[in-house]
Amino acid sequence: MKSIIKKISASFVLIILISGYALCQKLQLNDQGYFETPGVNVFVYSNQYTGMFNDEKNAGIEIIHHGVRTATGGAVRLQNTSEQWDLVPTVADRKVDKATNTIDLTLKYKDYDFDSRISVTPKDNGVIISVFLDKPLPEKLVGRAGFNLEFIPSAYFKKTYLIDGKPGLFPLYPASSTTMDSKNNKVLQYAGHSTFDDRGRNEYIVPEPIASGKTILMAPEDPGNFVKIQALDADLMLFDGRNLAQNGWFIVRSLIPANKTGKVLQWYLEPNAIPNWKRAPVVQFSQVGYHPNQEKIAVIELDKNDTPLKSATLFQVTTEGKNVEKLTADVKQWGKYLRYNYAKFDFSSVKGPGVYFIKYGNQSTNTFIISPDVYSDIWHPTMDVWFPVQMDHMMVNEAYRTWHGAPYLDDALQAPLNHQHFDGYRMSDVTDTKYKPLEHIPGLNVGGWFDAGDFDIQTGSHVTVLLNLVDAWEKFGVNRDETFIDQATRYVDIHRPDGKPDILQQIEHGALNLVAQIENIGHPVRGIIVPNLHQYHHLGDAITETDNLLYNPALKPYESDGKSSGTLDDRWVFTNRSPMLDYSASGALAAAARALNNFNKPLADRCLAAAKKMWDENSNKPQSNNQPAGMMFAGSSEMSAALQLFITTKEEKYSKRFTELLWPSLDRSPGGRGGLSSALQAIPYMGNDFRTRLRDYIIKYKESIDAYGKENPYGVPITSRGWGGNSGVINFAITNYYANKYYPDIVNTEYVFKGLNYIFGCHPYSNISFVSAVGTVSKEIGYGNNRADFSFIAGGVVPGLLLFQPDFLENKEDWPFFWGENEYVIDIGAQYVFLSNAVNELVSK
Ligand SMILES: [Ca+2]
Ligand SMILES: [Ca+2]
Ligand SMILES: [Ca+2]
Repeated sequence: MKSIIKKISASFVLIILISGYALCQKLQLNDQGYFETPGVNVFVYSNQYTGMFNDEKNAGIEIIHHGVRTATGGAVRLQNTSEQWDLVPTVADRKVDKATNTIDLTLKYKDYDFDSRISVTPKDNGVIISVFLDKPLPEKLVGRAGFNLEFIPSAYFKKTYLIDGKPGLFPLYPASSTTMDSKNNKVLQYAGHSTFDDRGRNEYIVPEPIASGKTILMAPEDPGNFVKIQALDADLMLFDGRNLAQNGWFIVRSLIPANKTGKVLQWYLEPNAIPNWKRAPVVQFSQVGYHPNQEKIAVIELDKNDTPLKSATLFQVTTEGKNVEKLTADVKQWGKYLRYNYAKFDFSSVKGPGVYFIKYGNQSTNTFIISPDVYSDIWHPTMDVWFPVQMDHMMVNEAYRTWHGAPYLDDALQAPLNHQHFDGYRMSDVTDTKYKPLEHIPGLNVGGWFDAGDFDIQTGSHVTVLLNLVDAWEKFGVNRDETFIDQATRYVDIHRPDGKPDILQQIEHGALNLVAQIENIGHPVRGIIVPNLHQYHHLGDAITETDNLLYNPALKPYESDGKSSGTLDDRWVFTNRSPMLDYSASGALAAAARALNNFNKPLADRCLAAAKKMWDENSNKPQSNNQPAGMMFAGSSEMSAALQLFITTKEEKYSKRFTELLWPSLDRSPGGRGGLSSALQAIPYMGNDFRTRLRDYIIKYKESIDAYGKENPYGVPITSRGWGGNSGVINFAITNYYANKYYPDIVNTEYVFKGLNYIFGCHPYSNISFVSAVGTVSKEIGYGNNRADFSFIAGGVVPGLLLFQPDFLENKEDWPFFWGENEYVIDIGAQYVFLSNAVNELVSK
């Protein structure tokens, strides 16, 4: 009897304990595999470090705090403030255990034969993070290995911290102390490269902590960003990562003790949750506005615990400055996509030109325009400003501002053999040229554009730019002249007409570098880029990334005779030859030859000669069948070359080869976009049978693009991890433009507008235009080469939204340093110029 009572009461107590335990923990491990409570998500390696850029600030233990990702990189790290190319741990044995409400994993540093285990589990209002070692810390890592968690500075600017009760301000600009140490003590960086230019002194910088203690309260005054961290058996240190790298974050860190195994470190981490927090609705629409006759549908992004309102209202701002209700209409539920619910507000019936805004609940959007000419200027910033700023080998001026001097006049050295470059370039064990490793290759310091926010010449993206600009020139007669470009004196002046169409001057500028590659090397090259990592992260005027003096091995490093220097900083040319590159350059140059024919005849002739040379040298080669995947890629660039050479020369051998390659490629991916867009571009040159035969493929394509409308509320292809998907969306809209042009009964114009609306603000996460300075509210923080100034380059188009697994799309507008979200690249810029002109043609009909 007694024992039965004992048993009953014991299990009763257990039940109370379990339920009490569950009640006092706010965070729960959800079905998506992360810890969740309204307002706080803790990700534990839902996202892992990938690729060669290593510290990408998008992996490890991360916090989504009231809808914003504010902390990342929770991991055992080997530096106080890890940089982009510092070693990162790989993850093994990640276990998400709902029964114990725990995520466990092992972190490995192969280079140091060092493993640690991490366990994260909820406790009270936060989580406990525990670090375990099975073997004591390797000697080399004592005082170096620690547990780090990084906080985005922009969320903590103008806010305070308390560390063991002692107050401090988060610095707006890095100015905390550093010390120097011998390079011999430095932990390795990616592939033995170094981000630091020690000027030959064999040393490196060690950041010192701003503050230390046992408990830190970050932004206690701000419930939205308040985070408490307690080290249960160690000290906490607060660092500012920006002393070493402008893209650094605020870092809270505890060192792992020497000579210990088992549980070596434990933190209690508590991100404050505002009670009953719900994310405010985001009303998404085109910041550029709408043509009167197009569909006008705003998408409303809602917290999953939010209930959609019944209706929304469109207001017009009158000439008297009054807000007049124009339309109240139902808000229609669309459903769930990733982590939010979506609804739509259709105001297509409003067609009157004017200034409007949307009111949803007590939230009013910024104003936007409905007008027949909303699209007429949308590409001007890209052609007038963005492309000029990206021009290599030129000084670029704009009114009182000089964007950069004429850089890389010391181009370029033959890259050495068997070299893996940190920006993805590679050299095999042959050069495929007549030059010796590190020998100067003449003639390359001309033309070309900085590929992106870095300063290399990427031949592949030049090909895309040339094809799109030639297409825009030929189809729409784009003859805007707002740029002065003088190749002879290497001078560019923005907002200064010179009597020559800018688009032809840009085509000329791209062609100059591609032709120079083929003439001086014998074939196009993968790219031209600085050799040292400490050069590569350059922020500032491009002219100072190298010394602009030819390398002279007879001089010592940093020594100069005024004409040459002993510093090995000239860019390297990655020269391995590939049929794919040969063919794609051939296509681009054949196209450029047409555009330049009446503009710069000698260059046009050189372009066509180079294009034919690349075609002949490749098409006379025996076919190899043992690399089907590579052949397929080569096939699509061969197709492009064949088409462009045919359009330029009208020689039948090219059209024959084009169609030979085209139809099988269309059959390989029914409904796909790749070959289809070449086919559509070929229609005017191929005759009626061709157009009739293509029709079935367009019907299949239409089915495939309609599937996007079921996947997400925007009806466009949204990717991805690594790099945002805006280029895919723009290409989708371009293909739809062509499909509509030739098959308007199958694909209507709304499939073009859908892509544009998305780029201009009708997209997840926020409602800003992804084209800087285009639309009422647009990207004012971009990853251009001016990113350290938290600024933008007008007309640059960013990659857009990055997916953080499992369900979080992000595009930060207060932090420029995520290249996958914010880095402008030249190919998307040219595609955007084409699409903008295509849409203007569309609405003028
Ligand atoms: Ca690059
Ligand atoms: Ca001009
Ligand atoms: Ca140099």
